Amino acid sequence: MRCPAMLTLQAVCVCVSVCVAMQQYPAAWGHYDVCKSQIYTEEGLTWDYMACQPEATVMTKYLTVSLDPPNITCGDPPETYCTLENPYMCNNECDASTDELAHPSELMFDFEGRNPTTFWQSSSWKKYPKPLEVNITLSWNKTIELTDDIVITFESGRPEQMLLEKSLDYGKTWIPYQFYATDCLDAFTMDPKTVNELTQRTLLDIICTEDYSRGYVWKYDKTVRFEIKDRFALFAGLQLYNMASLYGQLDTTRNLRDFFTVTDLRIRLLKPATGSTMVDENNLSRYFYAISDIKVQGRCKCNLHSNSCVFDKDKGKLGCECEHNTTGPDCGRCKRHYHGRPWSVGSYLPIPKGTANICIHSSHGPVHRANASSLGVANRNQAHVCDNAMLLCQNGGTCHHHHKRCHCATGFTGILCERERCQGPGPCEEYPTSGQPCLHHPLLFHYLYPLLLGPPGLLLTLLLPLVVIRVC
Ligand SMILES: [Ca+2]
Repeated sequence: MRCPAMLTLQAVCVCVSVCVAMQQYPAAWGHYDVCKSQIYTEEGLTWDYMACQPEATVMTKYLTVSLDPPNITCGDPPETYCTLENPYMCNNECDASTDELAHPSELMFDFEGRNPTTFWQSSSWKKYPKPLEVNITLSWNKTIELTDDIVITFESGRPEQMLLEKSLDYGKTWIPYQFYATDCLDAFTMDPKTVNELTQRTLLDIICTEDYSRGYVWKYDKTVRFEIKDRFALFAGLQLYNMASLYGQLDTTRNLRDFFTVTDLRIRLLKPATGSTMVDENNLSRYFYAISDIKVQGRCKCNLHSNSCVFDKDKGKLGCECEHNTTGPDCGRCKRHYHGRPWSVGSYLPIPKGTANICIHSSHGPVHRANASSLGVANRNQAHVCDNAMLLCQNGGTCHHHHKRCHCATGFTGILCERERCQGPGPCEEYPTSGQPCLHHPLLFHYLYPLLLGPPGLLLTLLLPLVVIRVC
């Protein structure tokens, strides 16, 4: 069991924030909310760097919305609408000049939970048979990573045809995320599928689903979803207990990471609910779109170099507060004078604290190291493999021999002590990507070390092996 060990860890912790963060999650999740902490080594106080990311949050607070065509919102001129189910029930008035009767786009993102709901509404399908098409574009002006399902709630029937698209380049180019239709074959010449039919191998497939489009029969089911969590579950299990496995995949599969990353989303409403196969041409005010709520949960993409993302009101955009000597809106490059090795994204591995891959000062290494690996492991023959100030030796290793060698803590190996040493019988993985990875001994050692220096150190030195045994 891990809990007793965690409590022991907390009792002797020198960095309270790290411990609190660690208690929030099972160790298998990793705790990427701390970028660095101060630790004692034989050479004194220094920094231990960790991979880190901002907390997931409600991202609809930070977007701008645009509609195409721009004048598609109802109420100018005022209009009266009938319900889809009953063409004689026509008491839904829309008037853009009256607050109580207006349905502007911001009502898709206001606080919900009140009755009646507030919603955006389009003009009706007055120009039938010309298609009633509306694009709703959500822009963050920042790269974000989706962490939960996108949920769109329709107050009228759900559209019979709809497409969700995403952009990774601030709206210059678009690619489909998911197609929605009452009849996928007819609307998009695609076979209908559900997210449950996806496998790890086909996770990135773009599908057309009929699950969210049947308006008339399912009139009380108002939501259309893009299922992020079901896709996560293909790696992390149904309850997402094994996030280590997902993080491992995100680390090694660029396409997978990009799949959940967007700068913009575009909801393309292509055909409103009609409730039947025939459109009632004598009463076109039954057909329109109305959306009361859009949920988008995610986090700023900071390349695992920041645990904080702030909204700059003046610029009207989100930006990462970069650590690890990185800079840029996504911490996507090294700071000036910190080009000692090429910039690299942080790594989720090894769980739970990852690898920071910090940018190092230009004077601490060659400007270009073409043969540095993704872990930032320098070639053994090059000078300055490690550096005391920057603490490049990982997992508790220390730098010796004029910066040319890391002395690794027990259980670790590699030029920078980046790998767990294989122990015991049976096959052994370099990095666990599933199952229950071991909490690393040196992490404990870091926190215990300061106390080992004092008189209680003798007692703790005796207790340390017990703690380590209980964790692993
Ligand atoms: Ca609303």
